This record gives sequence, structure tokens and C-alpha cells, in this order.
Amino acid sequence: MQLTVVQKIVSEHLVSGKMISGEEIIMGIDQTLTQDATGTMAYLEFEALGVDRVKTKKSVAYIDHNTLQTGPENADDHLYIQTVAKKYGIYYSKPGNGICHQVHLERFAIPGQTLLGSDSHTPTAGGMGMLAIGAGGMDVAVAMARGEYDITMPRIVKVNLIGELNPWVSAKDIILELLKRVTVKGGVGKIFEYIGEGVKSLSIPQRATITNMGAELGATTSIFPSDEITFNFLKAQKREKDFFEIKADDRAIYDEEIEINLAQLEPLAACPHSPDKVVPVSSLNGLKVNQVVIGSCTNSSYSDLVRVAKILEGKTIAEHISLAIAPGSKQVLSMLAQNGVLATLIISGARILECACGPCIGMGQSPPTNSVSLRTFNRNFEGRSGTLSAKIYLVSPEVAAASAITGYFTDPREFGLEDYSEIKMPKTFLVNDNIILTPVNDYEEVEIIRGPNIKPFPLGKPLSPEVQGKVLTKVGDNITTDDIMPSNAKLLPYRSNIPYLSDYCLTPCDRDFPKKARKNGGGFIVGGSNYGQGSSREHAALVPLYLGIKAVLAKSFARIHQANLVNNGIIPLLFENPEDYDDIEEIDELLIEDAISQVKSRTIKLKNLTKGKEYKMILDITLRQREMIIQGGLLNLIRSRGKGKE
Ligand code: MIC
Ligand code: SF4
Repeated sequence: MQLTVVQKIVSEHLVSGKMISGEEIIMGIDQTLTQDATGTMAYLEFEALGVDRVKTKKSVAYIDHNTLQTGPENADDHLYIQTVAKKYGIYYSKPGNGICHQVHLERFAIPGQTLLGSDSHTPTAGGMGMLAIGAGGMDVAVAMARGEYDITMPRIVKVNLIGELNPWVSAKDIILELLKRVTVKGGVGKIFEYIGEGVKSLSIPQRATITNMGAELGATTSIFPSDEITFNFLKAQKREKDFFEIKADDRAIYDEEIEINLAQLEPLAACPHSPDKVVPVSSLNGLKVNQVVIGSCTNSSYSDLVRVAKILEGKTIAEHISLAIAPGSKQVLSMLAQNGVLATLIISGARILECACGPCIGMGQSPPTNSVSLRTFNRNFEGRSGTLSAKIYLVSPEVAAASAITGYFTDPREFGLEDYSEIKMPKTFLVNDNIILTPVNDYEEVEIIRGPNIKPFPLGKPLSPEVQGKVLTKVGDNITTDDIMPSNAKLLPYRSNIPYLSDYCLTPCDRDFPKKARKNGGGFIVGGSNYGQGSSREHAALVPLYLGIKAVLAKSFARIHQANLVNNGIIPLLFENPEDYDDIEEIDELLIEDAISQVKSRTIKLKNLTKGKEYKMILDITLRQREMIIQGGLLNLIRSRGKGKE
């Protein structure tokens, strides 16, 4: 049988089910990753599963998000993660080592293997030919405990890349082009598999930029084949033994097909406040820019920063510009320091930040009021930068650096072709894993340190026969998990403290939501389409659970958020008739009668007691997920069936 790259990896890892899109399958997981903002919860949940070592080939805990440390909370969480990692056989990447996805690509990703990570940009490793999926902390905890993951087999989209990129056009422009065409909800339930002659012209970091930002399509993941370029990258990382060639068979069958002619692309920008509001940079030429930030897991590789330095060399950033650069990893930063490129960046006026997520998640460098900020990141949701009135544009490193010099939106092609030269991939990277702590043998002796910031997480209750409550709020389309559970420098330190976070739930959309939820003892949330897009943060389900939310009604859900709701026993219901969304109003009293038997079927009758109406709702989840809802979440389901087993 002729297979795609995805099908080859899935069939090698299939534990149960049929590899047909739409079918529920269980897949073996080789590796997991966590980061600190989702990691504390994931490890608390892992501990609750009661196993004594991880069952994966390799699990890695990164510290990269909460590194501002304005009080003891983050440092306490780091210590918890460090000790829990040591106890259970998990590699620990210390703060300073870099952003999880960049480091994973450099040091751990393996073609042909599977990776589950508690961060939505885990698909970055797809640039290496790894099937890498982002998930909520609970799913990652279960994958660590069992080496397995339950998923509905996605549809596979062939993205045929033809031609080659022109000078000054970059990998970021390829994924922005796809976002323009497919939108932030067009990738839900799909895997994007790249193929075609254009693949050969893309380096591993370029491929990783594309698979990283595939998350913004709502896709399950994105993947490239592994080839000679993959081999050379691994060799340069002193990991050639990890190479495994994987490519699609000539007559492999895909569910959908898209073609992108690289030669026809031009520099692009995603306008505020969504990664799919894409326009040509040339249409923004001359717009005044106040801040430029280069970094994040999308564009912080060695070659990205060398390209930036070539543009900045011998120049000074514009008078009114603040330029910040966060290299993706210790490897990147130390190589730039050794070969002097770092000095070029500093001399031009750049503010060098530590190797971490930093401004990408609002951890510092918030821009001025009403300002324009150009960032090489992957998300530009309103308020995410820490400045509500700021306008964030997502651009390539080339556009960012050129605009930092002129102070205005600048199409880098204006720099002229003579200034453009290929960035060669180094023959060897500077490999030094001295701040990655490896698992120990005498783990029984390890004591787990829990700081006072770590509070128990809420646990769902078994489903009651009648689910009744008020509509507490009604929101529109494309609500992000940043809206549901905001993250910024002030709130991120409380990722282990759900009671504290609950005061901020959904407040960017409805300031009084927490108050209303408390007053009414919980109830229902009504959302539009693509509800819960963006981050994998499970807190966007845990906090509503803590506030007593029983069900979320929406036109459609983002994949990871829907799974997080179910994992926590909250019912995700879809409107069968979109007009019912218009009909329903805040404070309407809703009722699901005979909930336990209704949850077993696809269609659910929802009564609006205030309006005397009945709506038909769809519960589009798997059989196992229905059981989770009945038991009050995944942890209860597992416990009801014996420790570590179901
Ligand atoms: C993000 O980019 O939004 C984050 C912060 O990395 C999240 C994870 C989190 O909220 O901790 C993600 O992408 O999953
Ligand atoms: Fe970190 Fe930003 Fe990447 Fe999320 S998107 S992992 S916050 S760098």
C-alpha cells in the first residue's frame, strides 16, 4: 500500500483502532515534552496517576516561559519541576537553556518517532519529520504514564511546494501565505504534510518555522519528510545516529491538496489581532513602527539571527525604535557570542534578552500605548503583548530587521539584491548539554519540593442526572485561550494556583464573568466558532471547572481546548442550528434532562427554560470521551478502572 509520511508513522505506532480519518485511534508515544507554564499541572496530574517512572523513550521538562521571577512563585515551580523530573526519569532543561521547541529540535527530535507536548507549538519538531502533537497537560501526563495517546485520526492535507523562494522572502512567508488561504480555523482536524521539489530548498529551521506556525491553522500537526538536509542537520548536532529516512510513497493518497509556488511569494505580515489577517508588507510600507522584537519558538534559530545581524551590520536602529532579540537557545546564543555576531546585534542597538519565550507571552517588553510592534512570533492576539492598545504585526526576521533600521514598515527587497546572501548551515553546531539534567538511577531517594504557590487542582465530579444552570456569558467567534485564561507577566506566576487565576477567567471578554459564575454557582458559557483557539493551556478548562462551569455551547471548538474540556468533565456542545446561537441569551436558564443517557448519544436536547424552547445540540466526541464526561474527567475515569489502567 502506498502511504503518506503521516500514515507511515501512525501505522508504526498504532496501538488500536483503524488508520482512517475520523476513527478513534490509540497511538504509541515515544517522547513527551512539557514547559513550566503547563508543566506544574501536568506533573501534579502525572503524580496522581501513581506510576513510578515515565513509560516513554524520552520525556523532557523545559523551563522557558516563567523566567521573569518577580517573586518566589516561578522559582518555586521550577524547583518542583526539577525534583519531580529527577524522581520520575525525566530530562530537565534548566532555565537559560532555551525555548522548549528550539531545544527539542536541536537536541531531541527524531524523524519517524512521535512526540506529545503540553504546548501548542510542539509541531515544531515536525520540521524534522517527527509526528509531534500539542495537547493539554492531562493528556501528556497520561502519555508519560502509559506511553500512549488517544486521538481521532485527522485528515491529511498534501501541501505541494513548488519553485524556490526569492531573496528576502522566507519560511515565515510560506506559513503566512497558508494562513491567509486556510485561516485560523481551517486546519482543525487536519495534518499538513509538506512535499514537492520546494522542500529541498528549505533548511531544518525553515521547515520548523512552518510546522511551528501550523498550530495557528488549528491543525493537529504539520510534518516534512526527512532527507539529506535532515541528516546534515542531525550530523551537525552530533546526532547522525538519530537519522531515519522517511518520505511519502509516490502514489500515496491524501484527503486534500494545496499547492504553493514559492517563487510567487513576497514578504507578508499578519495584521492585528489575528495570525490569518495577512497582507503583503509592501501594502504597509511607510507605517511608523515603535518596537521590533525578534525571537520566539518560530524564528529564533541560529540562521534567523545571523540573517538579522547581516541586515543590522554597521547600522543603528532608528531613533524611535526599541529592538529586543531573544535567541532561541543557549546553543544559538553561545554560537553568536563565539563568532562575534552577537556584538553586531548589540552594537546596532538591540537589547539582548535571555533565551526564553519572554515578550511572546507578555513576559516583559510590553510596547507603549497605541504603538505598532513588529514581531517574528506566531501569535498577535489582542492584549497578549501586555499592552491592550498595541498593534502587533507578525513578520519574518528579514522584515523585522529592515524595519528596525528605517523605523517604518519596510519591504526588505528595497535593500537591494546585492545585500542578500545565503546563510549557510554550520557544519557543526556548538553542542554542550551541560544544563540538561539527565535521569538518575537512585530516584527513590529524591524528595519532591513543593512551594506554597502549588495548590491542588480541581477535580471534576461524576455527571449529575440533570444539568441545569444559567448562561453566564455569550461571546463571539475565535475566542482564544488567552481570552479564557489570560497569561501575562502578572498572571503567569500563578499557573499552579487555580483559585487565584479564577478571578481573571474570561475577563478580557466579560469583566464580570468570575463574579457572575460565583454568584450563580456556575452555569454555561456560550461561544461562537473556533472557541478556545491558540494555546494548549489546560487552565482554560481547569479554571472554568473551578468556577462551576458545566458545559460550553459553541458553533465549533478548537481541538486542544475541546479535549481539555472533556478531560475535565465539562461538556462541549455544538449548535446543530446556528440560529439557536442567536436565540440564546445571557441569564437564560438551561437544562439537560436525563444527562447520563443523553451524553451517550450524538444528539442532545437542551431546554431553554426561560424561553420555553428546546435546542438540538451535537456532542461530537469519542466513546471514551463520553465515559470521561460521565465520570467527571479523565483522571476519574482512569482511577475508576484501576491505577494507570482503564
Ligand atoms: C502560547 O504560546 O500561548 C503558550 C504560552 O506557549 C501556550 C502554553 C501555555 O499557555 O502555557 C501554548 O502555546 O500552548
Ligand atoms: Fe513560548 Fe511563544 Fe513559543 Fe508559546 S509561542 S512556546 S510563548 S515562544
